[in-house]
Amino acid sequence: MHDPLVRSAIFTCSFSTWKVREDSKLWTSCSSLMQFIEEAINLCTPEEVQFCDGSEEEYQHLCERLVKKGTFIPLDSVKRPGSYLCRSDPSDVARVEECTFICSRLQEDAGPTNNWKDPEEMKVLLLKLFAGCMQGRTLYVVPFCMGSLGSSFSLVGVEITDSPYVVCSMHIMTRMGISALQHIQSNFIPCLHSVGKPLQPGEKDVLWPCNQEHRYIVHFPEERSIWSFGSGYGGNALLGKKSMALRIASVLAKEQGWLAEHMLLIGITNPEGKKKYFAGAFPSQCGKTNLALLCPSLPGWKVECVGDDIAWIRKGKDGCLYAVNPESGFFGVAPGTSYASNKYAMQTISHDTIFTNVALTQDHDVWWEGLTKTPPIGLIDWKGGAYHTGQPAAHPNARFTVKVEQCPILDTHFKDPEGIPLSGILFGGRRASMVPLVYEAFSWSHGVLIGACLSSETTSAAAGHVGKVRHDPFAMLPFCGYHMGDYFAHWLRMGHDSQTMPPIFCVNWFRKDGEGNFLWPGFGDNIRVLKWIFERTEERGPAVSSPIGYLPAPGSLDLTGLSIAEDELFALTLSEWQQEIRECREYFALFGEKMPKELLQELDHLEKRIYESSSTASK
Ligand code: SAT
Ligand code: MN
Repeated sequence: MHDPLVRSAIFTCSFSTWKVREDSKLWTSCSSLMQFIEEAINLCTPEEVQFCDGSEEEYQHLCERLVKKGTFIPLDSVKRPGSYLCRSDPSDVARVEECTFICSRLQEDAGPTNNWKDPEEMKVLLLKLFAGCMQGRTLYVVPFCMGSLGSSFSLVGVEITDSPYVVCSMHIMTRMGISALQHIQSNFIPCLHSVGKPLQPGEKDVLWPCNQEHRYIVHFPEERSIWSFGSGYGGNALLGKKSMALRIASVLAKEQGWLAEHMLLIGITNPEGKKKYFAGAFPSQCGKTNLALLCPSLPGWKVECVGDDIAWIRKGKDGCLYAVNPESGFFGVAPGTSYASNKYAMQTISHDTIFTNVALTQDHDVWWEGLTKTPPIGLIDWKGGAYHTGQPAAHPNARFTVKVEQCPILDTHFKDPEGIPLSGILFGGRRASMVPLVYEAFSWSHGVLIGACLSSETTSAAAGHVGKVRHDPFAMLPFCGYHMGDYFAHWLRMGHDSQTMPPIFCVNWFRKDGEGNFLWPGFGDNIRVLKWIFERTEERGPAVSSPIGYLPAPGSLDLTGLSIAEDELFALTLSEWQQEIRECREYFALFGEKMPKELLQELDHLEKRIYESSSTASK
């Protein structure tokens, strides 16, 4: 039936031979899957093939294999049971945006914010790189489902990878294995991944194989396929996440009338027991996981987590928006996380967690900057050498990978296939000045403008310069799989025909004073802002109109117990805003004809409001 190569590979399948596998029919019944596997084997020429069933034994077996190899260091079985430390190659520590491509047939469909190359040319290049790239390695076939199993909204993918670290991570981050395979039918998104380091006969492998010279994370939106070469880290390699659930899903969402967004999802319950759900878009490393796992400093308020990174949002029959988190794990930033800042995150990662690029303590536990005030004695840094003061102990983009089920405040509706109803949408970036702590959009289209104008300081989630303010519309700059102008139009369209859209808010936890100190304590105190937002959606929260939107009326933000100058948090320097608007207009010019006129008009209205208020102020 199959090419002899496939058959021989199947028979060398590492832990149970194909003949005795109970699930063999499930695999072979999907001919497009068999074809994908066969082509990958022929192209990448692995030594072995392993069909992953997603079982606990399989996960344990892979972890043991990684421990034997030295890639995983088991952590203390009492302090951190079931957990491992993994150190990546120092050249492979974050997403690489300059190597990420959207290869639509037409360049204008990828738009000016994405790297593009003709798909045919890209395929030629990739085929050369992938030829023989898995020599001496095992090819793992990983069926996975993004979204609840069996939900009509879920998407199934199959990642073929030569990285056991990726397989273990996919185990945590997705519903993976036989359960996903059962939902494939003939429709799945093929994802081909290689670390890009073939092994010559007799060559000893390194602990974290990767290819520093050639790195490509490539998306073919029309073909709906993903090819990733050269990196084994995070979003570059766990292809269900940014590549499928955002870049490819955003293309599907535009075609089918829904939204695939870089958003956290939380439920908030007030002291009277009323619960509402909110979505929030923030660029990478701007506190999404902390907000999603917030431990409120105000008595009587409760936050529950639905997701910390990605939301798929659809309109329900009632015209309201409903959201699901397609992931089943957190891939969270470790540095800065502590019992003081995020108790629930610490509880979540107290066991059965993979830590990547954190420091190792003498007693085989983990450490990172911010975990405790001072580093413990005898620390080993993320590169495996003795820690020296002044050098980072953990890499700033060090991560924990952990199942959402371990989260003590996981929302009970987390798995609801129809999703949770949204009462509000938040946009936020990391802005040292200008943007107030919170304000509310006047309308859906004004809110879309706020999303489109979102800028943030760059962080170490992506390789490159840190701390430079850049436009990051809807926090989707690195993740939108098509033309950003079309994306703005899609957002406007979602809100056109109904009054049922939730209100949109903008938040900024990161404003600083003249001396560079944060003005807002953040973390658990963010509940104070969420309380105002919650109450606004009840039409109870008092607000005042300002040129940029509704601000909390003086005294309406609950600052009980804090000594904070409210004025500074909300100060509007109109000249700064005028400058910002000029900047945004210049940025929007990038999108040419595809820039929706409606948004440009919203920008004009904003400018006019600011101009009028500054001229009144100066009278
Ligand atoms: O893309 S990653 O998953 O590596 C992390 C992020 O940027 O959110
Ligand atoms: Mn993210």
